[in-house]
Amino acid sequence: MNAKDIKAVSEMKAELTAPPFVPKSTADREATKLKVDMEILEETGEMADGVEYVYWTFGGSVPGSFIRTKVGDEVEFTLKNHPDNKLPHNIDLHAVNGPGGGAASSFVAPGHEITFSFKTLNPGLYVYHCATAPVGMHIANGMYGLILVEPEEGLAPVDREYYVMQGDFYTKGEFGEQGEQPFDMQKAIDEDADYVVFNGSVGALTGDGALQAKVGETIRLFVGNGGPNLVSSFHAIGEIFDRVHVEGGDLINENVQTTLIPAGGAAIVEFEVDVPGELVLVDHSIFRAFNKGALAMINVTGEEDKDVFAGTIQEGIYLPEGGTIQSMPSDDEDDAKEETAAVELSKAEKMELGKKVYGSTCFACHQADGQGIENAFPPLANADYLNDDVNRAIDIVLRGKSGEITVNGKTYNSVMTAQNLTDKEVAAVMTYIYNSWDNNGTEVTEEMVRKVRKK
Ligand code: HEC
Ligand SMILES: [Cu+2]
Repeated sequence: MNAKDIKAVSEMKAELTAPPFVPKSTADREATKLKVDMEILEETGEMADGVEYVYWTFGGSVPGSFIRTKVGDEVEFTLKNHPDNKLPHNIDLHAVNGPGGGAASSFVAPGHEITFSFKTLNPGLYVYHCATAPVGMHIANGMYGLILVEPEEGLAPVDREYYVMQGDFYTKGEFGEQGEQPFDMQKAIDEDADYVVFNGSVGALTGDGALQAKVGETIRLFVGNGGPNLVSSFHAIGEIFDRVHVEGGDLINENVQTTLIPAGGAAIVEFEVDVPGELVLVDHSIFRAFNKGALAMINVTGEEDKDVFAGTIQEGIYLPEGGTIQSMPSDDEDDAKEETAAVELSKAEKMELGKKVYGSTCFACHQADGQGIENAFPPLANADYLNDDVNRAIDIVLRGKSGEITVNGKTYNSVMTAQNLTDKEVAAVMTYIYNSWDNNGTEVTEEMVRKVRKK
């Protein structure tokens, strides 16, 4: 049947969900008159540890509330602009056939509400966003989300569905710079992002926020990209996408490693998880993942399957040029000289610098609170290995580490490359780590670092 001819037989209030969750399937209901009630809130949130940002949101979250409709629904959309807000806003839904995707009909000042309606004609996963001038700025502050238009029969059932949306952010300070960070228009124009994140902030989907799954389950991710500028090379480390609804439309591609999600676009990604462990979702423009925040986790629990993945089955030493492991060329000599002349930082100064170094260098692997990632990166929080031997720990930061180690009773067998840091930075970051997360409070001096470096 032509979608225009589908009659809405009833009326209901739409369930809206904050990410990473999505409302329940529409498979078992008829097309309906669907009332969407969306509130715009401008509010301060955490972009990263110690970094505050004023987000503009649809429904109080970035991305905004997930809207789930089906083909033939008559959507009656009410947009409310909270009286505490400072700016007018509107909404452009890519699922709408009509001028501005509803933008012109939904322009609303603080303390006002407005209602418009549209019929969902095309199934697919669509982005919505604010389109009030300056449009780029409203989007850059977090005003985007996803609306799903399910086909008449609904999407095939799966075990778990999640909502993940990428966005790039532009702040006056560089990545990790502490305090409240205002939006930087020039960086946005230059497309010079400080943060590229999933679900609005660094670490939104790691640690306690990590997505959960069990071995054998089928997972569906509704993935969007709000931009405003960057295209996402969406990839899961350790998993192949069995099916991708390319660009959120009808075309289905199978066995995909990385799917491209345009700014203002989306994709539906489906896969079965085969073995336990941490799957890492990234933008495979990889510096964004490890240096700007575009990293999320799916924690898969359950039984091992050695036929699918057996882990390391043999390991030996390979030293073609007599070196140990990868190390960046560095100007240590110069740094060392400079630092001999300079005075040692106070402990408080080390804590401050150390936190910055940690946030830009170590955090990607050892995680925000030093908790690490099981089977991959050992913890630095309350870590016996660290607390047992400070010189060994300094050596690891200077020279890297490979081979098996045991930290808090769990074994790790991986590689940490040498970190290209000055003595001052190493002293600071080690002091920061030893004085955080229940470690033993050692203060590391530059002299201690120099000794280990010379050894
Ligand atoms: C690219 C990922 C990565 C980065 C970045 C990284 N590490 Fe590691 N780190 C590892 C891995 C992997 C190991 C375990 C190596 C092994 O298995 O032999 C490790 C081990 C360690 C250990 C010893 C084990 C423990 O838990 O105490 C310390 C200390 C450490 N890292 C500190 C740091 C510090 C400080 C930084 C930042 C300056 C840093 N690491 C950056 C991956 C990383
Ligand atoms: Cu807006």
